Amino acid sequence: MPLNIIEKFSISYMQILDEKGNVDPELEPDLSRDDLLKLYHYMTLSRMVDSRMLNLQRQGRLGTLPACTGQEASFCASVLAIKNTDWFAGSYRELGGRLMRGDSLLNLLYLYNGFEEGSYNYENNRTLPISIILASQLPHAVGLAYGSRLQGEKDTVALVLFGDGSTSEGDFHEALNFAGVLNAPVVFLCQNNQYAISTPRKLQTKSATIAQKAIAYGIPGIQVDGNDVLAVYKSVKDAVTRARNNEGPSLIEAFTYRMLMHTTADDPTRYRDDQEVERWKEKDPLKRFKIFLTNKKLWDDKKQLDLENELKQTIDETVKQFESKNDFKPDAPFDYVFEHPGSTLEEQRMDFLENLKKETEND
Ligand SMILES: Cc1ncc(C[n+]2csc(CCOP(=O)(O)OP(=O)(O)O)c2C)c(N)n1
Repeated sequence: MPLNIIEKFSISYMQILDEKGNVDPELEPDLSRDDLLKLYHYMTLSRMVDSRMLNLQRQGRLGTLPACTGQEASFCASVLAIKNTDWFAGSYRELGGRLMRGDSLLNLLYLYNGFEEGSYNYENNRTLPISIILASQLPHAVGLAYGSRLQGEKDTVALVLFGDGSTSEGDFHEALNFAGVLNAPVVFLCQNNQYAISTPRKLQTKSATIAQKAIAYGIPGIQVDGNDVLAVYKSVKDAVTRARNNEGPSLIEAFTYRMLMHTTADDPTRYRDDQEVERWKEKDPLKRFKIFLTNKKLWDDKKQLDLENELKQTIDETVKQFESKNDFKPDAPFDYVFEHPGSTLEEQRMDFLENLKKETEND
């Protein structure tokens, strides 16, 4: 008997604003002037904070941190597409998105010096803390989205961000499967930045795209230019609309690039060549968004200078405030492992405090 084709699949790619700043008017989302300027403000803030934090780390004034430069369109435009009453879960590479959700820069600085209290978002308790355990935030997002429906919240959705490497975790597959069968109102956004530390995307999965993994779970999947604010915004907004209308979850692959190191403990020159980095510089999300705003007569050199001065002042003041605080409890991280710490943990705490005392005496 001949084989019959019983299902056919395809994956689309969306780009609206290209590298030179040209726009596809048919796909351009309807964004207000205020939203466009807000987006540019936070993307610029994110870029400047990233660079400042890296300098502080290099001077020994801040602990290990991940670099977010280059991915601003993916994490800022996606956050713009949800409401403050929605849930947001992420990993550690969505700096500007977290600032848009109301995370304070001061708190982030505390967090990167190892103080757990810095991980709390006082402005928005529907923002989950940074998740270092890869993909663990995905089942959480599904539970929150599904739970909100069970509790009668008809409009709430969850947006969850993660990297390409995280798609190899069981949690990724379990979360997509659960979300699909439960029809949970959740938007999965994979920031495919081409690397999981030193592992390139092609050694992560044999799939041609991350987006096509949606097919296996019966949900829509799309790949978008992750350096294009308009494509990221539109794809997330469309997915959010489906989720709000009880049409279930979606997977979006934002095709982007990590311009700097994985974290400050990494040296990317050991596993990728300069030419590749140079090629991606041409695709910079901020550069093309600035051309777009300038063409719309919403931006000019004077506005750029004013914004940079304003943000620099805010960052300077926050760093000063951060460095003036010296009443930290050095063993605070031990307080947050378990509600009732066991004896092993207490022993480790004592060891840590004793070593610290010795080091201080030797200084
Ligand atoms: C469950 C788990 N396994 C391993 C690690 C160690 N680890 C930290 S970051 C990372 C790579 C993550 O890559 P990806 O998901 O692509 O995100 P990116 O860092 O590129 O944003 C690994 C393996 C971890 N944090 N959690």
